[in-house]
Amino acid sequence: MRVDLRSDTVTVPTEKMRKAMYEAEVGDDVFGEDPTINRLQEMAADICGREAALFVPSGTMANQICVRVQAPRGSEVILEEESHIFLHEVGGLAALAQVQTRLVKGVRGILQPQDIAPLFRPPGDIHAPKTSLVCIEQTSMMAGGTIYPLETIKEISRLAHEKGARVHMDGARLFNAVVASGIPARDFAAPVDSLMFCLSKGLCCPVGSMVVGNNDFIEEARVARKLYGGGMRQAGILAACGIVALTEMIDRLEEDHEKAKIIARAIEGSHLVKPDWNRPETNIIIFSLREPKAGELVKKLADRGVLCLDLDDYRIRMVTHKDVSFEGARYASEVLGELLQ
Ligand code: TLP
Repeated sequence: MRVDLRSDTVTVPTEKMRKAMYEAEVGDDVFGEDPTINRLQEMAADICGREAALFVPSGTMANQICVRVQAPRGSEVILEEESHIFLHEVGGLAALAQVQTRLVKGVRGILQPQDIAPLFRPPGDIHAPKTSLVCIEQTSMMAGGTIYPLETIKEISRLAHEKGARVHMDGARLFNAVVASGIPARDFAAPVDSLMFCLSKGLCCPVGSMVVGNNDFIEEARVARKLYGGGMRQAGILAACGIVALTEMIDRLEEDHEKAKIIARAIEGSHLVKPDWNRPETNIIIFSLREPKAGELVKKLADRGVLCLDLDDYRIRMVTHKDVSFEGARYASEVLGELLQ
């Protein structure tokens, strides 16, 4: 048996997606003439209760566009210290947007309003950069897919707006949070200035993310997308998958969360694991070993057909998704349980 838990990015498109790709009506999207992309953008805006949306090739590009448009060069951006935007986007904040970062440790990956409140730079200080943006991550990947409570998002946005800053939500796995919490995407999207979500993770599309916000912001984002080389042509072929994803792949994420809980049972109570790991709320499991042997454990699991990632010497990450069956999840749980004895 082979169970690939390295990421939900490994999911392959469904039959329906492939059929939709084949049949997609297309046009040149740089001219705004791809009807399938236009439809997907309308759907994304609508589901998030916002004015407009933009189809972009990747989550990384989506985040970098949102930072670029909202954080002027030389300004300061507040982020969680293990956020994807800071940790895994190849230094794009420095290289592309040319902003500086103010890193904060969250609680279970979640920024706490009282921790960031003192960090907004006071206006009028000639020594200080302007605090332009706060970035939050829904769900918080490196904390194990934890969910930002809606009240926390509202409070962070209230604070930021009061200080003249904006808020961007990296919602790569927004719909995992939606399904697990029962809170509609539009509620999570309402308090923030920009957000993005990925089609290419649990929603199983081969490519694509959506940037969402108000009309003026999306107009600027379209220019930044072109600057970053993300202006695509007959990409309705890809957007067609996104339409299938938003229509019928959201509710099934619940299954992925159940599979994560099955696998997590194997970790509970193991003397080899540090006890303070975050129990899975969505589709990501991250736990730390007491000894720096994560690489060794990943290899032993791979020898038994269970693929996952070591994040460092101690931490292991497993991600469930459509292409892991319940049988596969039970098998992974069994093997992991044996190796953690
Ligand atoms: N995450 C990938 C890797 O890059 C680590 C993964 O396997 O989890 N925001 C968040 C929270 C993400 O987890 C990711 C991808 C992105 C943004 C970027 O999306 P892509 O891979 O489409 O550039």
